[in-house]
Amino acid sequence: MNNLKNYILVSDQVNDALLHRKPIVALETTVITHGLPYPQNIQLAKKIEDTIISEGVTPATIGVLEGRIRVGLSQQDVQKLATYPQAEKVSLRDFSKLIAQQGWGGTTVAGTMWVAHQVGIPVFSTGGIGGVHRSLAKGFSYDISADLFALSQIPVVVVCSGAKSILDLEATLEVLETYSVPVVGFRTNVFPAFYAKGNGGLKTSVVAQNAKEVAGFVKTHWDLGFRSGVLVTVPPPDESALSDEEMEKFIQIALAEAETRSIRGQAVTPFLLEQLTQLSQGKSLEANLALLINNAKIASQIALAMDLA
Ligand code: PSU
Ligand code: MN
Repeated sequence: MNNLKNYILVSDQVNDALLHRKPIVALETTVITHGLPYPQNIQLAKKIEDTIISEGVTPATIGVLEGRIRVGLSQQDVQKLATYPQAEKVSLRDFSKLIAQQGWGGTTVAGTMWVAHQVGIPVFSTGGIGGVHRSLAKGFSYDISADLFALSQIPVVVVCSGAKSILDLEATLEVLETYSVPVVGFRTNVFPAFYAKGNGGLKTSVVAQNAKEVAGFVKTHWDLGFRSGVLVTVPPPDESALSDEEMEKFIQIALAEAETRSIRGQAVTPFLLEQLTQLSQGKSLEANLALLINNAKIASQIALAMDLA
C-alpha cells in the first residue's frame, strides 16, 4: 500500500481481522450522512454492526473524518460524522479534495468499494447502489452513478437490494451488462426494486441458492482473471416491502418536485430519498432499515463462505 498508508487509517480491530484472515464486511457511510434522517441513521448503524458481529464477522465502517480515510469507525466516530454539519458525499473523484481540505464525508458505494479493496476487504454490504437516473426531460440521462463505473473496475462483492426505483432500473441493468458486472440474484432471478420486490420484468444474470454458491461463483469469476465487482441482489424482507404501485406514485411526485426546484448532480439522490420518506409517512424508511439489516446478515454469511471457497 506504500503511500496509501499515509492516507488510510485502519482500526485495531479491523487490522487484527485482516492479519488473521478473519472474515470482514465493509459498510458505507453516505447512507448515514445523506441517506437517512438523524437519529435513525446512527441507531441503524449500530444495529447493522451488531448483526454482523452476531454472525461472527468483523464490521468495517468506512468514512472520511478530518481529511483522513478511516476503516473501522467506532460508534463515537459515526456519531461525529452523522452530526458534522458539512459532511460531504465522497465518491471516487472526491477523496483527494476532502483530504486536501481536511473535510468530512460519507463514502458512497463507489468510494467504499475502493477503500475496501485498497485494504483487502472483498465483501461490502449496503442498501441500494446508485445507477442511471430517470431522465427528467425525455431522452437519455447523463446522470449515471459512479457506483456503476466502480463495479466495473473494482473486484469487491457488493450485497444490496438492487437500485432504488427512483432510478431507471432497466437502463441501470443494461449499463451493468455493458460493464460486464455479474448480477447474482439471491434465491431469485428477479432484480429487486429496493423497497419493492420488483415486478419480475428485470432479471439477474445468475441465481445463487445460498452464501456458499455466491462464494464459489465469485471465486471462479476472479480466478478467470476478471477484475470487476460482483453485485449480489437480495430482495427486501416480506414484512416491510412496499408495493410497486404505491412506490411509483410517490416517485412521480418526488421527481416532479426535483424538477421544479432544479435539483442537480450529487444532490439528486439525497433529495429524492428525503421526499420519499415524507410522502410514504416513514414507510419507505422502515423498509430501508429492514433491508439494510437483512443484507448485512447475508453479506456476513458470504464473507464466512468466501474464506473457505
Ligand atoms: N441508495 C440508497 N441510499 C443511499 C444511496 C443509494 O438507497 O444512501 C447512496 C449510496 O451511497 C450510493 C449513492 O452510492 O447514494 C449514489 O449517489 P449518486 O447517485 O449521486 O452516485
Ligand atoms: Mn449522480
